[in-house]
Formats: sequence, structure tokens, C-alpha cells
Amino acid sequence: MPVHNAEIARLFEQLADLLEVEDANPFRVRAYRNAARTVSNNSKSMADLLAGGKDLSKLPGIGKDLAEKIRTIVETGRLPLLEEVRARTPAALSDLMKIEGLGSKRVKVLYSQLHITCPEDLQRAARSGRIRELEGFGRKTEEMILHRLEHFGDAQARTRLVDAEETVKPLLAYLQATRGIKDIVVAGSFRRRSETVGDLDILATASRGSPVMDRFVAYDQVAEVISSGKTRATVVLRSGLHVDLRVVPQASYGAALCYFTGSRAHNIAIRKIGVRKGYKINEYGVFRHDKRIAGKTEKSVYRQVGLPCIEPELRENSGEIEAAGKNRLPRLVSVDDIRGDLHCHTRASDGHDSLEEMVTAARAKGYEYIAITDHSKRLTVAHGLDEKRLLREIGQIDRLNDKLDDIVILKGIEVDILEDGTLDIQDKLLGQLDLVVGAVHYKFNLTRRKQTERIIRAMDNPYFNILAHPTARLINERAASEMDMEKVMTAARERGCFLEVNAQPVRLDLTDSHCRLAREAGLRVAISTDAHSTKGLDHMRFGIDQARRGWLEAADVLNTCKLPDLRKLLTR
Ligand code: DGT
Ligand code: CA
Ligand code: CA
Repeated sequence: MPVHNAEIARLFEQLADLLEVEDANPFRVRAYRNAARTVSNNSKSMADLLAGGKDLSKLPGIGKDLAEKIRTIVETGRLPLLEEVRARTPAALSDLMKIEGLGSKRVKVLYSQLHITCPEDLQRAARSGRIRELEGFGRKTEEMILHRLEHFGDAQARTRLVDAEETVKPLLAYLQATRGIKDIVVAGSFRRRSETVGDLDILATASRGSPVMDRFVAYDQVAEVISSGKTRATVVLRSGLHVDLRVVPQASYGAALCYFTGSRAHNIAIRKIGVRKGYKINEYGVFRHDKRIAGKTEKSVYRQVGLPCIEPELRENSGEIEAAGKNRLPRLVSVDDIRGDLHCHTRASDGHDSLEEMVTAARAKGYEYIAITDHSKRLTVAHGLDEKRLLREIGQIDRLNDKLDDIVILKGIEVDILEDGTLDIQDKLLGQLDLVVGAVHYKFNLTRRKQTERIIRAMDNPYFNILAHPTARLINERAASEMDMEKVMTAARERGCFLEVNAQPVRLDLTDSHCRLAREAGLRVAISTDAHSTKGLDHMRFGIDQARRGWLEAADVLNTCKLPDLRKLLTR
């Protein structure tokens, strides 16, 4: 099996983390982090590049040594240096670093002063009040650590959708090659496009189950086989992800797909309707007096209970069955409805690609417009623009726009919302832009009241258009900032501002229920990729998934508008 770019990047990140705890040369640490980014941002797989005879040391930030390491990983699946460093440091140190607020610097202190090597040690030490005595920690940090630890276990148990996708793609291709296999599909929360999945549920149809099962448990990424029979098996992959596989006859495909897509609550509600009509519904079909009367397709199952087919993203038993009964299901927004991206970065701040490259990629998607929104000056780590550099970028965009007739580049900025709610760029300059995206990048922990006021104050600025990644949460890494979301949404609508669904797979911020709230409040949202490379523009579909789970239609989404309509909506 080829090694994926994500896997290579993960090894380099782990190496960088551990070296940092060991107090290694910061340049060396940064080199591994950059390599991780270069690899994961590359649209071609390293394995393919090597197979094609490419010289990897030509990639940005990859020297001879790193190129050699990548080759070793591709060929052996291992990074010997990481194993060496791991051998001399406790394994759970990397778990500690995943806890928000504990960078490698703090982990180093915990390790060297208190010999803390895992979350359990940390919890014990925090409870007994030993953390607050460490230099640079204090009572508040100790409380924060205890608070984070409470949620840490649950969060880690679920896998982000994007990571689950990366893992399952090669497995599907592998299973597809089994003799006698017909359909194969990932059901469960993955098919409902939940932002994280607990495990993967693969459903296959085949004339006989056992060849599929044999091949499944022999997959080389399988770390452990928990159970295996003729038609079902459960394994744990090396990544830690559990995978269930079920094989059913083709006549049951639709019924099984319904059953394993879930959600459980949705299934139970559908089965209840069936019972009232005198049917039994299970994964093999819809039955009346033990005779199968439906089940080959999902549609046939829903039809039998008198409903139109319900999109998987809606199957949470949260009103979709009632809506289906009244023929009032939303016509969910899709990627094809999107006419442009309203949040992305170039090399002028912390993007990887140039303005021209980003625009070319947007044209290739058939977009009518793309907004360039580099960071503002407060965000020094992202090389944020001051007024002078922003003016220069505006000039570059004007010149490029003159040359293009099939796409319009909108001049924008992702301006920092300062702690008092003012913006990081002078109004005079904001007024020269087509759109202003505002974002919180620090002070995430203000009280609910203060954070809400801060954001509404920012929207008071007459040039403010879109609130980016509103809660600043990072899935499995950072909790959402406290704020009164309904108040923020009402304030946005009153001022003619919009909220963003950030499509980065680690953000997906707004959440699905926020999307639903926005729709009910009559507030349009922008679905934006926040791309930091041309490849990042492809994340649009994750934002769409989230919006669909939130019942949004094309009309609920700002960037489904044609350019003239968009311009009107961006003029307050
Ligand atoms: P997850 O894995 O926690 O992200 O969520 P799901 O929805 O994928 O849940 P999972 O993997 O436990 O089961 C997959 C689907 O199989 C679930 O959505 C509904 C169906 N299912 C599993 N067990 C039962 C059950 O006991 N009764 C019913 N009605 N459905 C079940
Ligand atoms: Ca599942
Ligand atoms: Ca499962």
C-alpha cells in the first residue's frame, strides 16, 4: 500500500514535537514542521513523485536530507530518527502536547520538573495542586489544565472526517478489487458527513461474503482483528480507527444502506412508522408477513413508509421526518451552487501560493469571483499586512483584474478583531476594499458577555462584512469561544453583516446547528475555504457538508449569488 502524504506529514510533526521537548535547535524543529506542511499541501503524492523519478529536494523547504527521509518513509513506512527519539522519550508526551494551552515548552517543564509523561499524571498533579507551583504556570493555568483534561478523552476518541476520508480511500480501493464484489460504500456517520466519526461502517454487496471478509482482515494496515465472520467483521487500523464491515445480498442493499447510515434515532423513528403500517423493517428489507416488499434501494424503503428519500446529512431525527411527511424537505445547497470563494490567502501573508496561482486555481473551478483576504498586521506570525503592504496588494489585484475577463478578484482582508472590538486596519483603507472579513485570533477566553460585545462592536464598523470562523474552535484541539451566538446573529442581520462557515476540515466553524440557527434567523452565511494554498480551495466541499447538515439551501448562502448581487449585499 502506498504511504499517504498525510502519514508522512504526521511523522514529521511528531518528530518536531518531540525534538522541541528535548530542547533541540529551533531551526531544526521548524525545518521538520515546514516539511510536514509542504508534503501535506502537495496535491501529488510523494510516493507517485518518487515513482516518477522526481527529485524531491526541489520541493520548497525540502533539502537533500529531508528528501532522503521522505524516500525512506515511502519505502518502509518508517522514520528511523523518530523511532530513535521516541525510544528515549515517553510515548504519551505527544498526547500531552495535544492538550490546548500546553505547547512543547510547557510539556518540557512538566516532564523535567515533575516527571509528568501522560495525561493521567498531569491530572493527578493538577488535582494535588503541584502544577501551580511550577514557574510560568500558576493557579489559573492549573484550573485551565483540569478543565481541558475533562474533555480531552472524549475528543480524542473521535476522528475528524477528513482524516477518516484519507484512511478509508485506499481501503475502499483495496476491497473493490475483491472477486464477486458489487457495491461498496461507507455508511454511518461518515455518510451523514458528521464533522467527526467514532468508527467507520463499510457496507458491501457480493454474491458471497467470505472472500470480502478474508481480504478485509488481510489488509496490511490492520493492527488488530476484533471479530470476523462470514458477513461481518470489525478491525482496528494502525491509525487507531475502528472499521466495521458488513456484506449483504444485493436485494437488501437499500435496506442495509438505510440501516447502517443511521442515525440510530432516525432509524428507530422510521421503523415506528413502518410498524404502524404493519411492516417490519431491518437491514435486510421491508417485510410484510415475512415477505420482502422493499429494500433493493433506499428510495424503495422510504417509499414504503410513504416518504420521499431523505438526504443522509439530514438523518438525525431532528425534524426531517416531519418535513419529509409534509413534502417540505430543504433543497440542500451543493458544491455546484458555489460561485466563488470569499476567504483565502496568498504568499503576501501566510499562504503558500502567489496571487496569480490562487486566481488560476479559482478560474479552473469555474468560479466567477475570488476574494483575496490576507492577514492584517497584528498577526505577525502570519506575516500580516500593514496599510502600506495592503495598498501594494490592492494595486497588484487591480492590475491583474485588468488582464482577466472570466473571473473577478475581490480585494479583501482578514482583519484582526482587537480585544476592544476595533479593527486592526484604518477605516480609510478598509473603505477601499470590496469586502472585509473580520476574525478573532487571540483572547479566545474572554467571558461570554465580553466576547459577544467584542464581536458586535467589530460589526459596528461600517466596512465589516463577514465574521470568519466565528467561534475559533479547532476540532479535537481547541474548544469554541464562549459567546451568545443568537445575539451575534441578530446583530449581524441588523447590520447587514454575515457569518462564515469556515470549510477547513479542522475548523468547520460555524457548526451544523449554528447553520440551522442562522437559517431560522434569516441570516445568510458565507461558505469559505480560508485556503492557504491552491489545494486548500478544494476544501469547499467540507463546508458544504456542514451547511447541508444545517439544512441550508443555495439561497441561504452568500457565495451562491451572482457577482452584482453579491456586491449589493457587501455594500452596507
Ligand atoms: P459514530 O460511529 O459514533 O460516528 O456514529 P454512527 O452513526 O456511525 O454509529 P455506529 O457506527 O454505532 O452505527 C452505524 C449505524 O448503524 C448507525 O448510525 C445506525 C446503525 N445501527 C447500529 N446499531 C444499531 C442498533 O442497535 N439499532 C439501530 N436501529 N441501528 C443501529
Ligand atoms: Ca460509525
Ligand atoms: Ca460502527
